[in-house]
Amino acid sequence: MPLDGLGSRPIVMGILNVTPDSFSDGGKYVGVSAALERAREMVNEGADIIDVGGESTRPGAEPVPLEEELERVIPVIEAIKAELDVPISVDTYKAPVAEEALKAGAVMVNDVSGMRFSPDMARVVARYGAYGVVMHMKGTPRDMQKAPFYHDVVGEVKAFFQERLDHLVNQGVDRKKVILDPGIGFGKRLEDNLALVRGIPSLLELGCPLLLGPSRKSFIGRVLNLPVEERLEGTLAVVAIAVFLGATLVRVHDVLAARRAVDMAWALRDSPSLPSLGRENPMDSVDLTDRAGWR
Ligand code: HH2
Repeated sequence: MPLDGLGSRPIVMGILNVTPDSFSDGGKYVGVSAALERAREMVNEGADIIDVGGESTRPGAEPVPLEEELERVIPVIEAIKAELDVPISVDTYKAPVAEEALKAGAVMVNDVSGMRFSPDMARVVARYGAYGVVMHMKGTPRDMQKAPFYHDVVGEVKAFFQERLDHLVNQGVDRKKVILDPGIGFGKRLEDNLALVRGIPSLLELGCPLLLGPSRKSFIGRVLNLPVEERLEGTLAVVAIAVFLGATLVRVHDVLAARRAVDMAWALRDSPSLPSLGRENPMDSVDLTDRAGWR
C-alpha cells in the first residue's frame, strides 16, 4: 500500500532546481547547503519525493554540459540521501547523470525527453530497477515553443506514450515502474495544455500512473493574465482537478499549498461513501512506503 495509514493518496513531488536560470526559482537553491535546506522545508511541508534538477528546460534554454550538470546535482542528492528519509528523483535527460544519481541513491529518473535524447537512458533505468517518468515534449527546449501544432493533442500524446512504452519494455524496463507525463508547456499552445489536463482520463487508459507538472507555468499566466510569482492559485486549481481526474503525482514548487489541495481533491475522488468514478487507478504500482526498497 502506498503511504502509511493514508491509503493510496496521490504523491506530491517537490521541485528542487539547483540551476542559476530556472524560470521561476533560478538561482535560489544553488549550492549544497541551500538545496538541502529547501529539501528539508519541502519534506516538512508534505512532499513525498524530491525532484532534483540541474538544467533548466524552460523554452529557449541552452543545454548544460554533462560535467557541470553532474557537479550541480550529485552532491545535492548525496546530501539529501545522507540526511532525509525521502525518495529522490533526478530530473535529467542525460543517461550518465541518471546513472550517477541512481548510484548516489535516487530511485526515479524524470526525463523530459521521454528517454529519447540519450539512447542509453532506458537501459540505465532498467539496470537499476528505477522508476522512470516519460514526459512528452514536441522538439527540444530550444525550439519547442516555435509554432507547436496538433490536430488532436491528446491522441498524439497518447500515441507517443504507447510507442515509448513499447521501446522501454523492449529495453528491459518494468512497465509497472513507468510513469507518464503529458508535459505541460513543452511544445504546447494554451489550448493544448488545457486539453491535456481535461484528457487525463483518456491518458489513463494506457494503465500507467500519470504525473502532471503545471506549477507556475505560462498557460496559467495566459488564462489569468498574471506574472510567474502570482500563479499559486491557478496552479492549485489545476493540481486539484488533475488529482480528481486521476493523476497520481503532481510536480510543484509550492509544496504546502499543493499538499492541501491534493488531499482535498483526493477526498472528493476517493471517499468510500461516494459512488466510484469508475476509473481504474494505477496508483498502487507507485509504492513510496517501501523505504527499504528505496534506500
Ligand atoms: N516541467 C519542468 C521541468 N521538469 N518534469 C516533468 N516530469 N514534468 C514537467 O512538467 C516538468 C519537468 C519545468 O519546470 P521547472 O523545473 O520549474 O523549470 P525549469 O525547467 O526552468 O528548471
